Amino acid sequence: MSRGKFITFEGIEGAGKSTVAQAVCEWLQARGHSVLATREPGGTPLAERLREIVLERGAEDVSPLAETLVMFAARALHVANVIAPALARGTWVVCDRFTDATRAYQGAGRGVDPTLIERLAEAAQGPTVPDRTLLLDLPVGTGLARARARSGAAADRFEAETVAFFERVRAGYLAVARAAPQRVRVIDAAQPAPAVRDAVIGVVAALDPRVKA
Ligand code: Z5A
Repeated sequence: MSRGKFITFEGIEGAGKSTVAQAVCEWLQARGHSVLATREPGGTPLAERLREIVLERGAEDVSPLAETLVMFAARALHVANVIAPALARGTWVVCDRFTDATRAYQGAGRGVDPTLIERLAEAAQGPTVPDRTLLLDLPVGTGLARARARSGAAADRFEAETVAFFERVRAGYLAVARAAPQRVRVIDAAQPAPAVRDAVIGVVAALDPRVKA
């Protein structure tokens, strides 16, 4: 049994990750692959509880360090209990956000030391690194307008952040893409949804041994 592929989606809020991740899962399933769709923070019962804790706007301050540690606690559970076993049994894993989100949000956005983030990444995920990451990139104003038009609900701790914060996050993501061009593909997510989907499927198809070149 060959190992499954690990695909992650990244981008600022409203970039269209959930929309296109679902399309990729359907495309892979139609080609006979076993597929697991999951997300971060979350993806296991305990990690989903950590997600609620870290996203909610409570009375107590959450420092950037505390936020980072919760993200990695959730990730350690997710990798050990869900992602690594699925890949080992040949399942493709499609994950909405992974460690690049910590690099962008906690590193670039909140100013957490990148060296600390890399040390925690090594400890929490070990060799479980995405085979391909799709960075859905678009102007901050476009992403926030989409997200706000959709949710309308009370903002969580991230949705309540400033435009300047999301500009730092976007720049952080683009820096990650420049540093890892083999793994990270930047997709123009300001395009209409069908064009984004086609661009993403093109990248995923290149990973699929069942698709002839
Ligand atoms: N976070 C972190 O700080 N550190 C970490 O390590 C991790 C996460 C892992 C939760 O993420 C928060 O956790 C996140 C970062 C932080 N907060 N923020 N921001 P999340 O993934 O659950 O939340 P999100 O990023 O806010 O998801 P989202 O707003 O749902 O975005 P999306 O999944 O990228 O977008 P979507 O739901 O697919 O689309 C949004 C709307 O736009 C929807 O109405 C679509 O129909 C529409 N859409 C989608 N594509 C298009 C196109 N191409 N054109 C027009 N309209 C479109």
